[in-house]
Amino acid sequence: MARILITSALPYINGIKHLGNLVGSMLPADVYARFQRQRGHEVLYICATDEHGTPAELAARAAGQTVREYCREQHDIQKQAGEAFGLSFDHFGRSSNAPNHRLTQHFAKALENKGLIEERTDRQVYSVDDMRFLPDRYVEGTCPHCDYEKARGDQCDNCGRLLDPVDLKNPYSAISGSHKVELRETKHLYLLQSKLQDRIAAWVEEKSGWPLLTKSIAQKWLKEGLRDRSITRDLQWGVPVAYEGEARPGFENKVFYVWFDAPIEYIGATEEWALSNGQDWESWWRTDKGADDVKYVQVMGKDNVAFHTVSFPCTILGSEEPWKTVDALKSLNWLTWYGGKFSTSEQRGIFMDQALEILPADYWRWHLMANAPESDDASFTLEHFASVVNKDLADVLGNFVNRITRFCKARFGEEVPAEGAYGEAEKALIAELETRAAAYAGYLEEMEFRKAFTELRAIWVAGNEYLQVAAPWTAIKEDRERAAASVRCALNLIVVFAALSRPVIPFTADKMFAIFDLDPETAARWPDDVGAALSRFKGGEAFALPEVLFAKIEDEQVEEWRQRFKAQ
Ligand code: B3M
Ligand code: ZN
Repeated sequence: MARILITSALPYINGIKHLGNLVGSMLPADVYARFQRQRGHEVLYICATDEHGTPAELAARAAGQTVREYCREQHDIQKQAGEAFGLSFDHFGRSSNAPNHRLTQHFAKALENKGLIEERTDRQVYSVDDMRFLPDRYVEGTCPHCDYEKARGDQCDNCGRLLDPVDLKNPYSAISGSHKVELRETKHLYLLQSKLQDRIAAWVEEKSGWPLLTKSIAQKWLKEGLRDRSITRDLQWGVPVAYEGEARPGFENKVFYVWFDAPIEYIGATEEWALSNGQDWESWWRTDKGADDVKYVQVMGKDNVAFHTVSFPCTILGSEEPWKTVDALKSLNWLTWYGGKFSTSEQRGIFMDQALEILPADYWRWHLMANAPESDDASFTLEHFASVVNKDLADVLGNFVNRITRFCKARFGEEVPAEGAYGEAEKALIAELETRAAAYAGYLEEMEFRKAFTELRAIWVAGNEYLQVAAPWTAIKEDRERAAASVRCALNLIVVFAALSRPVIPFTADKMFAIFDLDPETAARWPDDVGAALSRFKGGEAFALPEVLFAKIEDEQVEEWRQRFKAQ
């Protein structure tokens, strides 16, 4: 049994996440966590809301709430949406909680002790009318690269480039809209990443198992040379720049930069989990306290990779303390909305709460994971979604379960028939499933989700083909024993399908176990030996007819949703 720590990128607090965010981090992490739990490993899956920085303050202002109120409310909303989607976090924390404050200040101090922090005086955008500095998204203006007029201080939404607020042309305050802005001097702490170049390069080099996308992003940043970066901001909301409760002189009105504290919340949230569960967080994070044997897996969208392969490692390795660092890093490309961008600020696309108003979680989970944006960006369209659900879930999996349980009830009653013995057809099926199940588990282990779910689909199809060939509805006319044996095999297959499918469609899997009144926690043990699993029911076990597992999506529904979500 291995110990596996899993974190998915922390969703920003500013509003419920869209399907693109979901498939880019939390959902694949959940599928992997569920798979590893079913394999019998000790899994700790940690996530949290990322609550600091200008996005939080701006969203709170727009909602007419204090940041504190806003964050509390939005955290609960995101937590509930995650649960409704079946995201099996062991803990869903908050970066504004005390453990993260303490740890963030601890890391800053440790880095300072190693000579890796320097105070520098910067010139930053100051708003005369707002009487404050305007960091990051508090300034808007014209992009110096593409002339887009509503570029934000930290990034241009049009050309995607990262920006420094002082580079914007025609800058104005995002708070008041005032153009009365000027550059003023202010002090900030810089993390001297340039001094860590060699150490980070050597560390990245060791990560032989990282996928191509992850590694090439890290190498690109290393090639450009690590630059010192400011880790503080002129803001109120965030982790105060203080050590042991005392503000650093001159930093009384400043906090740490959100990208400095956010990854530290992976550790902070683990501490939150430990505190509320009487557990030990250090055994997951400190290599001197037992974390040596932990496998640490991170999952995130490609825009977050640089922060996790370079910036956060600078914090961790720079401290020279024995912290656990990431082993496997899965990064995903973008899911697009009809080829364009999903957008929180413009409310474009489908958001987690809206998705569940329309259909149960498993419909989305299957479609998103089977078509995950892995090797390339992938486009979400309602038409594609409907066709995938109808084919894979309704016609293949749902139909299999429905057909065999109904046939059995009609001809043998509501219990597994005991007559007859498995023959050639069952042997061939078992051989095929053994090969496919092994391949499937291998892909999940590697977090190659599209390949994994192509294999799972093929496993469902093999079940249907078996039924087609065994045709108990014909066989029963001449050879009742033969028909009984194939019905028994197919009923056993339902349980095998449920176990194999549970990482991705957990709610449906549990309905499938419920047909036989099985406890999902034990029945979902990973079926390493498919042959043995198909002989689980010997005959005489009672079952209950299930409701229809998946309803087909009709053209009218697609049309209605197209209107509602302004698809084009
Ligand atoms: N909140 C960005 C994002 O959601 C950021 C991730 C933090 S991970 C420590 O894309
Ligand atoms: Zn631009």
